[in-house]
Amino acid sequence: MSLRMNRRSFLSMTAFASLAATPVGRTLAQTPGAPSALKPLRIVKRTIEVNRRSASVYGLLGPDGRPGLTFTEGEEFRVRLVNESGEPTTVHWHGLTPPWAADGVADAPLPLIGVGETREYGFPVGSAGTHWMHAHTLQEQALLAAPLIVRDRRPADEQEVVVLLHDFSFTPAEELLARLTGGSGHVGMNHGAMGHGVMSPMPAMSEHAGQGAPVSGHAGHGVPAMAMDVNDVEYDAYLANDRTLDDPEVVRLDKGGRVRVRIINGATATGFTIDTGRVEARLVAVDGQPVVPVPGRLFPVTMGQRIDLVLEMPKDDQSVPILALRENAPERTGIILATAGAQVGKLATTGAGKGPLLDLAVERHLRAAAPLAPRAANRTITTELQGTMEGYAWSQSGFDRPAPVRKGERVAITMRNTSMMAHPMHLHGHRFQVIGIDGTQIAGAVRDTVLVTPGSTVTVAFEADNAGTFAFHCHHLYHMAAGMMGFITYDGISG
Ligand SMILES: [Cu+2]
Repeated sequence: MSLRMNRRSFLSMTAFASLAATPVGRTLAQTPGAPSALKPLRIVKRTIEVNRRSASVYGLLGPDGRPGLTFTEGEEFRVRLVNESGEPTTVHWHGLTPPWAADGVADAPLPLIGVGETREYGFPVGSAGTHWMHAHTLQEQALLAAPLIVRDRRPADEQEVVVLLHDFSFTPAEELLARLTGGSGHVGMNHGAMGHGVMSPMPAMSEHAGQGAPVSGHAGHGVPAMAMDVNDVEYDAYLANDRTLDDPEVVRLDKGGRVRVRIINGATATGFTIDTGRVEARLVAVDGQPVVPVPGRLFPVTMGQRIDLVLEMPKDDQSVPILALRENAPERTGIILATAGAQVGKLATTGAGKGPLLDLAVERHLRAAAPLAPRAANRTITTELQGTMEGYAWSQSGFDRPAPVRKGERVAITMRNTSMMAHPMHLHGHRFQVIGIDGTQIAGAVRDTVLVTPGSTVTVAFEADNAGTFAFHCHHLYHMAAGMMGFITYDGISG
C-alpha cells in the first residue's frame, strides 16, 4: 500500500531507527533562539469512579500531573510524549496544524507509538485557541483524550475554565462496535491491528459501500423517509472533566467576574447542546478560531468541536450550572460555576426534557472574525456522505483513494449528506472556512470540524499549505471505524 511504502522511505530518509526518542516535526537543533524545555506528556492508564464503580481508563497527563497541555500563542509545541499505557497507541493534536509527521494517525506516516516508546515533537503551536488531543483509535472511547489550550499572548481580564465532555461505557469500544455492525464484517479496520482498535488507513470495500445507500426507510422498521437516527450508542454515563453531574466539578469564581468557558466535545458518538441557564453567554470562538460574537443561552457542539463562551458571573452569590444536554435524549452532564459564598444544589443526571437536535441554525449565522483571504477555489472535491444503520456501513464517495490536491491551491470540499445521520466532518492538518450551506454562500466560521446534517450540503474551503496525506473523516468514532474515513494527499506525497 502506498502509505506504507511512503512510511518506509520517510523512516530511512530521517534515520529515526537510530535514535532513542523519535523526533517528530522540526528537529530540536533547528529550533531558533534559546529552546524552551520539552514539556513532558505521559499516556497512562488510570482508575476513575463512574456511577460509584471503578473504571479503568486512559489518561494524558502533562507537566503538572493534570490532564493535557497549555501553551501561549507563538510558542513552540515542544513535547516529549511517553507511552506508559502498556498498549500501542497514537495521539492526534486536534486543532493544531503540525507537519504531517506529527499528525498522529497510524501509518500516516508514522506507526503507532509502541509500549514504552518516547516521541519528541517540535513545531510552531500557532495562534491562540481551544484544542484537544486524542487517540486516533478506538482507545479514544476509553478517555484517551485531554485538553490542548493555546492562550492569547495578551491575556484578557477573564478567568478560564476548561470543560472536556465525554461519553462513557463500561463496555469496551470493540464490543460496542461489534454490536453496531452485527458482526457483518463491514468494518474498515486493519485486522492485523484489530486488538488495539487501530483504524486502517484506507476504508475496506464492502458490498454496501459506494452503492449510493438508500435514504428512505430505516432498516424496514416503517420509519418515514429521511427519518433521522441520532444516538448510536446508549452510554453508562456522560462526563464533564471525568465527572458525572451528580458529583460535578465546582469552580469558584469572583462575583461579577468575566469567565471564558472553553468547551471541548471529546465524546465519541454524542452531540451536546450547551445550556448556560439564566446567564446569557457570548459565543466568541469555534474550534479555537474567533467568530463575530453570538449571544445566547443554548449552543450546539458536535463531536470533535470546541466552543468558547464568555459570560459574566452574577454580582451576588449564585451558582451557574453549565450543562451539556445530550442530543435528543434527557441525559445531561456539566460543571458548576459558583461565587465563593454560593450554595451549590444537587443536579440530576437526567433533565425534564430531551436535549435539542443539532442543526445548522447557529452555523449559518456564524461569521469568521479572521476569514480566509478572498480567493476562488482552484479545485473542488465533491463527496456524498452515505450509509445506513442496516449493516452499519458508512462511506464518503470519491475517497476510496486519497483525494489529490496541489500545494498552493485553494481547495473547496462540498459534502452532501444522503444518509439519515448527521456527520461531524474533520480535516487534519488544515483549518477550513465554511463557505456554503444548502446552496447559500456565506463567509462562515473558520474551523476544523463541521456538522453535515441529514439532507444538507455544506461546502468548506482551505489553503493547501501543509504537504502530506491528511485524514478527512467523520468524527463519530463508530462511523469512522465503519468506513467514513478518507484522506487528502499532496502531489508527490502519496497517491
Ligand atoms: Cu458520521
